[in-house]
Amino acid sequence: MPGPVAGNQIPALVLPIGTDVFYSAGVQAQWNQWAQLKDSQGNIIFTMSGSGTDPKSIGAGYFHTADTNYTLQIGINNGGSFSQVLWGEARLMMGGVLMCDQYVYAAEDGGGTDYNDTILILQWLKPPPGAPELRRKALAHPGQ
Ligand SMILES: [Ca+2]
Repeated sequence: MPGPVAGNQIPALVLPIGTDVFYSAGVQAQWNQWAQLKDSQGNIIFTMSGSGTDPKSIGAGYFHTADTNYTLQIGINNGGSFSQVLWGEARLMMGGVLMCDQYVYAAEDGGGTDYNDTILILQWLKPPPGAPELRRKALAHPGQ
């Protein structure tokens, strides 16, 4: 399980191009949690924020990848400061074929050490025929 790293130093996510990626995030935190994903051109794909000491969803949706490198930031107060972030990957295989892939991020905003302030998940299914092969660079970050 790589990390923790600061929420503005999460290694670039490498996603297969031409794929629908589903995302969702939840919080259990008093301070206002914030997460933002951008593509390599700096276009904002999504921004989510919210707080709640009871578990609370702060958003879900999907986007179609037109890029391969994405930058995720997780923090509090609209990016005023950044959380510590753990992440990992779940890969579902069948007959040697990647059928489903998922990145999960758990963030600690500094109010404790439990890493339960924000949980964010990105997941996608087997890329369509002809899509470039999924690259593994995202989780091959030195220091993991
Ligand atoms: Ca905490």
